[in-house]
Amino acid sequence: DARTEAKRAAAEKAAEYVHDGMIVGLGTGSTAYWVIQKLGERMKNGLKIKAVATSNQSELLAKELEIPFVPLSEIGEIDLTIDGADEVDDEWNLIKGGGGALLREKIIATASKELIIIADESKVVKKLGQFPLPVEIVQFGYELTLCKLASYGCITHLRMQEEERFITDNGNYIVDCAFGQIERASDLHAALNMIPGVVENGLFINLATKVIIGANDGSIKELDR
Ligand code: DER
Repeated sequence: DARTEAKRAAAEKAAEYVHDGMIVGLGTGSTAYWVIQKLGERMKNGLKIKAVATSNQSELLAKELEIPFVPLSEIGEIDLTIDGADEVDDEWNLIKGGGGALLREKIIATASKELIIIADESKVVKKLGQFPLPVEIVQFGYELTLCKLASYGCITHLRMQEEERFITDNGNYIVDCAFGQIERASDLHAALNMIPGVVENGLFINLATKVIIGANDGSIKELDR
């Protein structure tokens, strides 16, 4: 459908920035899916890269496409990470975590020289917050952590998956925090990460170095800051 084509167009444009010899961070989600597909295809035509994955899901997909991995212990920096987002605002601050991979995504993004964010046009917003902010928390005392999160002015919802509590690749829970409009994303980011039970939150502040938006008519826009 049009939205899938928009995601695919943005992803394939981003994949053009991958060159021989790069260490590439592979994002997570249905948009990043198309990057992994494209890189698998380009490898068949001789592209030489090494990858690190932001989730077990992406690692599995890349392995099926025979994309080689490099252990994180062997690298200092990642040349380029390409990943999706749930919301992008006009300062390129993001909400991520819809797929539950925000912790590894933020660790990899922070270790990357370049972070290209790819999204379909529905993700572009004026202000972050309509999409409930995913927050990764430890299991111990989660009820207390939920209360603390709510005290910052959000409705909290412990993410479930098939009647069970969703467990991340790191063995933690995800709380989806509905703030509505977030006025000062950077302040909120710092405040939430101060809560003892919080491992990381889905606000990605000042990390993206390029944003590529796919429109439903198949066209793409490369936003420059
Ligand atoms: O979970 C994540 O952070 C994903 O990247 C998400 O933000 C985007 O997923 P989508 O490409 O499937 O919309």
